[in-house]
Amino acid sequence: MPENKAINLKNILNHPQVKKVTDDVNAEMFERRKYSPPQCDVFSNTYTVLQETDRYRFELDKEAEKQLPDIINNRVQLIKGQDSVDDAVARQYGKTRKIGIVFSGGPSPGGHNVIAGLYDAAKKANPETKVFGFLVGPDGIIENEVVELSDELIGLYRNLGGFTMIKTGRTKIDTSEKMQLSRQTCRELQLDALVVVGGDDSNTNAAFLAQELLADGIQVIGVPKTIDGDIQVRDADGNVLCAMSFGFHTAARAFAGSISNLCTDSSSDIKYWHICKVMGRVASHLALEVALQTHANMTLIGEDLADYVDKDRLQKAQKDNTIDYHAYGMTLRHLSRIICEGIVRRASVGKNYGVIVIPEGVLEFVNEIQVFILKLNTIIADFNQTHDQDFHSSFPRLEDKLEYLRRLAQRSREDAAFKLWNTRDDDLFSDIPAFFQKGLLMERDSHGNFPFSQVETEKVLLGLVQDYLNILKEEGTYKVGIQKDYFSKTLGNGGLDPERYGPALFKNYSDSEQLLVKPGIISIKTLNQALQNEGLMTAGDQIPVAVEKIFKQSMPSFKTQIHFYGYDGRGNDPTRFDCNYTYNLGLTVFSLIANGATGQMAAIKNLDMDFARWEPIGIPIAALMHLEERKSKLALVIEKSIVDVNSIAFQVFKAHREKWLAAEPGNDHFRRPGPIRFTGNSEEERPITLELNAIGNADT
Ligand code: FBP
Repeated sequence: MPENKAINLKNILNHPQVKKVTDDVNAEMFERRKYSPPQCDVFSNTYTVLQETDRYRFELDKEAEKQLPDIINNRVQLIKGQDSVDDAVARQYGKTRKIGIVFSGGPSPGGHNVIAGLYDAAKKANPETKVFGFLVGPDGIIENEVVELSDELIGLYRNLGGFTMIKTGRTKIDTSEKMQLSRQTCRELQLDALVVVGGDDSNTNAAFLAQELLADGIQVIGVPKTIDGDIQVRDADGNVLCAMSFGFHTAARAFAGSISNLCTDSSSDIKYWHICKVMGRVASHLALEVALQTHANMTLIGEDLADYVDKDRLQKAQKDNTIDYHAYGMTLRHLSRIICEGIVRRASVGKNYGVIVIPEGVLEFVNEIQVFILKLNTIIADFNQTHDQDFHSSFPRLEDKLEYLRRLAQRSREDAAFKLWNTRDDDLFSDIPAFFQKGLLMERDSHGNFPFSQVETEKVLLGLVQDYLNILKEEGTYKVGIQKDYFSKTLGNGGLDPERYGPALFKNYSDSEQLLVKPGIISIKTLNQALQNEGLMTAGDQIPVAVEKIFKQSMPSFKTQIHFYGYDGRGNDPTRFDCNYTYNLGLTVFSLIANGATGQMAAIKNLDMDFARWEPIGIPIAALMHLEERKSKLALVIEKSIVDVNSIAFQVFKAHREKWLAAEPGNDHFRRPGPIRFTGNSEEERPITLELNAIGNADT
């Protein structure tokens, strides 16, 4: 623009091109809103009916039988399509209803389509039916904060990510007071049914609500949501009923897209190790999927670490005729050694860079940390139960909390019956860096869960890794390999004979193309000495420039870039898989409601197969419950599904671990899944984990 020419901002802001590019709605959003997900075959009929089946068996928990007597004997319900039904059934199916829906827990891509599917099916059955969205999670039920959903409102969010339409929250309806308030809201709104879209804890809540609201004739249906992928349902015989919660595919694809870009950057600039923490509060499903999608150099899988047995220690103990209690399970130190081994091996072939994927919940599987988490959970819960002011308000600063722990250790010395926190615990805890102590003492969420997303897991591990790499550098075993051709060329350019200097500098000059500087040469001083010892220079001479250059290149520095992938992927617009999955979940929810079901979780069976074979079903929630320690008390919950180290997906990953580490000359084996595309095939079909595990599913 020529100087001094004043712009007419008003005109510019009204320019169609400016309006187009500054509008909140762009072409991508328009495309998404317009997309109409395909519907499972049964939904093409005028009606759907439920067919109960005894084909699937569950081992019922005694406590669940006691606490959930009216829904404990629910069975799996298959949804079938029908074009004509008895008048009574037709009337019941198409009656005017009021249905409430709530999001509970962290956002998960596809949630809006659950609402859209439910809304479309409900309006199709009876346009007078109303669907209400409870605002900001379960608090909306407790406080009766609700919005009636309309075509316009839903139209804004079809196929879009987030839970923006009605927001979400982590409140649990876990006291009789909250339960009564919820009941009151449902009665005031004259609801026929309540739909809870949430994770394991929220579906647990849905079962208790179903039991409570049965007397009022209000049905409650759960929907399996969480990017963590830890709601996977099998029956007692291993038949897969729900292979994956919704949102997992999108989050994993989003993480994988970004991490794959880091693989590309890292192998271009060859100077950084990218440390990528990925969400998943406990289970490592997301990390495993990311590994399969990207082939990152190293991926830690928590469940694999817990499974670890130190065979050398066991052998030694056997020889000494003793028991080594530390041979089972991974320690933090050992884990850091494994990471170092990978780094050192890659460096030795000239690759002092790479990408490491660390699951957010990895520490849950490291013995020593798990013990601290459990003990501190109990200490905090016990304190809160006996004091008017909670633990965190009573001890706001870290020093105050540590002082309280010290007092507990003192108590254990005076009172042999008090074992919760002893002097050894206190000593070990004092050795942990302050930021990590703070993390471990952090406030638990309303379900008593530990907030892993806020702990700098990667920092804890990296501290240990860095310390050990320094030792290895000092020992001369952490070196960057130098290519023989490059060495010869560099020395030749400097007018030196590589054949004279090579044997003096390298430990493997005569038998390798990847040269490693001798372990004893770790500084200019030791290099100087080594050259003098070989008669290549005398005291007081300058080290030849070309030799010094090679030496410097062989000395590694461990430079890291740290990334956290979680909230970004959680807010991503859903993949086509998640769009279709969630829309059909919404349709399934309506079928369950219209046919009188309660205490059931909507699910789609055969998710791992082609869309034509997807089967909408209802799964009994109470049958999935078992007793687990929560807030230091036993509570009935749905069991989280963690990575099965015997699964095909994990075994395939394990079989490729060495290849993907690529600690050998030549290229890395990175895979490029690319960004999420709304159209096109391959990556958007379904998660790789599902695809692989399907090969071994019993019920296919
Ligand atoms: P949900 O289980 O509720 O779906 O949430 C899962 C998650 O995304 C975890 O991966 C993560 O640890 C957590 O939410 C983070 O949420 P917050 O910041 O509320 O702790």
